Amino acid sequence: MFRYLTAGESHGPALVGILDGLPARLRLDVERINDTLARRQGGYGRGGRMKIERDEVEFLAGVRGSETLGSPIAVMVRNRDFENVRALMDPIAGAGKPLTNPRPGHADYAGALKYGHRDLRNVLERASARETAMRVCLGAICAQFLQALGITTRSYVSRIGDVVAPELDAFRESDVEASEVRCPDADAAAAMIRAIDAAKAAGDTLGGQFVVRVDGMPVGIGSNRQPDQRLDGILAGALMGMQTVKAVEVGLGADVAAKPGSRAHDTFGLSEGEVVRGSNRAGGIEGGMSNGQPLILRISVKPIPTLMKALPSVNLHEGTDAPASIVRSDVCVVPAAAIVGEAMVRLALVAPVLEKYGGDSIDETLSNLQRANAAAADLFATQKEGV
Ligand code: EPS
Repeated sequence: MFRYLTAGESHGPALVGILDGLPARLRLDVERINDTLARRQGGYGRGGRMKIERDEVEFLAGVRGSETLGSPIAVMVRNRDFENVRALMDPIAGAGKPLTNPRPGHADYAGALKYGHRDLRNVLERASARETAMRVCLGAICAQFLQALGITTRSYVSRIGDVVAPELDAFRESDVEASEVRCPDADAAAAMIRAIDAAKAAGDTLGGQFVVRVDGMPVGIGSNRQPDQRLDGILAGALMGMQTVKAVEVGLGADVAAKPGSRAHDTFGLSEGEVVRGSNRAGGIEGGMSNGQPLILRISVKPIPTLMKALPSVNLHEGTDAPASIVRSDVCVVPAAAIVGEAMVRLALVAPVLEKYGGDSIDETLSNLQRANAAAADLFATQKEGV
């Protein structure tokens, strides 16, 4: 029904993407897509590449006069760095000295053996997190669809290395945007920056954690019908599909294992005739379905595998011990990963949202949503009257 694909090497001519299945007649704001691309490029701890790139969406298909046509949407983001490395990366004539020493933690080794590449560059070019620029581009298009339905997604960085920000039930978008590490708590943000500086000085890298929060979720997205329809599984799968992600938690997450039932669940109550919840420990998902509370997802990412103080490795061509290959890289990508995480959540939400509300045009989708909301309100009213 809805699907997407990306293609592109980190230093190839461009990244391209296809979104198939978005409803027709959705008006797109191109500036907002480019703003989101720029947000991914920022973040304290990025390396030199981001001074070269200025990511911008170019539409190739599926959009006319700023409105979706209902046909597949094809987009492109050019890699400016391609011009600097054309001899190495040209799709027809590209060649160069092979990379031979795999980086521990990177796709280099498993990919070389899997695909039979003697040059590790043939693996790392696709494994590189550069590809996330296209995910963010496609996710930013989906954001405009979801926003038309009242669903908004935000994120903040909750941890870098040892530095943990206080738990935040609410946070202001402007505080996140004002922070170079996308952490709205000023003291934690300052400590995070110091930690990144220390890692850089030591030739090391840092991972961390970010939180993605979705507001405006209607009840009943996802399903308890089959394992692959559960919303938590769909979201975790999408987020685990990001480079560097090692764990995804929903609501209390791993901490729930230590809690008794009395402190693990979200009580029901009534307020002015409406059903209300005592907390949101479930992170907005019960039985694999959204329950109307905000979705709260906590994502842990590993430190990136390219260390300037290279880890022990081997030269696969010579059969000798040798330090891992060093290529230009970042020290910490957690702030950028948070933007990618928002994109993955948006991309993952579209299919189950369309499954519930369907519609070939945005108007049809919106009227289906309104009908479903009215039916849910009626059901509750009927029950209150004891009919
Ligand atoms: C990356 C290495 C660096 C990062 C890159 C991901 O690229 P380069 O080797 O060209 O300096 O900058 O991230 C991006 C290009 C990006 O757009 O986020 C890696 O090895 O994964």
